[in-house]
Amino acid sequence: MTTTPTAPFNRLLLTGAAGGLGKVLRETLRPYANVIRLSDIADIAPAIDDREEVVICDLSDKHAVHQLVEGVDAILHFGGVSVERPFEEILGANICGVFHIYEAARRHGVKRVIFASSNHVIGFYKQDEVIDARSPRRPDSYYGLSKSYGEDMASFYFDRYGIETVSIRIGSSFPEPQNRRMMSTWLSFGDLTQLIERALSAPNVGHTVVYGASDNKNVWWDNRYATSLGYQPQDSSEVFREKVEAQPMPAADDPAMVYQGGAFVASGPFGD
Ligand code: NAI
Ligand code: 15L
Repeated sequence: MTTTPTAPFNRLLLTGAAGGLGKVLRETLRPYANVIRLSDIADIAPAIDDREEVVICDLSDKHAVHQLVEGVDAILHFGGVSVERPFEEILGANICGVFHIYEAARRHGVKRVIFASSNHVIGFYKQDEVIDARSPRRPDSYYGLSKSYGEDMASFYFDRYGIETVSIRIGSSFPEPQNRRMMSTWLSFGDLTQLIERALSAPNVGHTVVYGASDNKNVWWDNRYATSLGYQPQDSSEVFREKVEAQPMPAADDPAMVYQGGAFVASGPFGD
């Protein structure tokens, strides 16, 4: 097997590996482990070499998740429903899913999890408010509620079993900010990778909650707890300002212009 002798981890598990961020992290996290186990419910491109393992797994299947976690040193939990959906869809993938991940971590002795939380945990704050990661949560959706539950799950498994987690409340991680709101919430892929590296390697994190944002100009989040991990973002949404501001200006009372969570605050109800 071709190994990376200096890799800090032998085997990392990445859930959500077929998703937008999973495909990016599959490449950028290679230096940090001898082997990355890539998992998703959807099809994943085959392993490119013996430093990748591909496992199809539904996070709502407890037994399958227990098998998935065997033999890994740390977990990057990025799998699940990533937008607002009816509660029943969120329940299996995100709520049962995060429980299955932590319970499997406990049984297999995994000591560190990186949880892909979301800004939608605090989405009902307004864009003129500045908050930090310890401000009371204000979920804006069933999706945001599921991430809030995931953060509580992380807190419980640290207090009860000593499993450490960094919950990253990712803002908007795409190649470029797509609208005015994302000028504040944008997280470049490079900065996401650096933040994950810090979250994996910083000592004694307990359960630390941080925001996943680049070094943007107009920010709503005091990200001091990420700074404490050693995170130093290298990118800024500012370079996209002209392109973004060429878009039509939404109405002043459009949720996308008012709330930190943008349009998520107005999604639903479902099934009426
Ligand atoms: P994505 O939707 O592209 O990827 C999520 C992946 O999870 C998909 O490949 C999907 O097949 C998989 N998945 C869904 N249900 C599953 C199940 N029951 N079992 C196993 N896998 C399942 O989302 P993206 O953008 O890659 O985000 C990754 C993670 O980061 C998600 O947890 C999302 O909530 C979180 N996040 C992403 C943000 C972003 O800006 N991209 C912002 C905030 C949070
Ligand atoms: C999220 O949590 C979503 O997963 C992502 O698709 C974006 O909508 C992002 O938040 C955002 O708020 O821009």
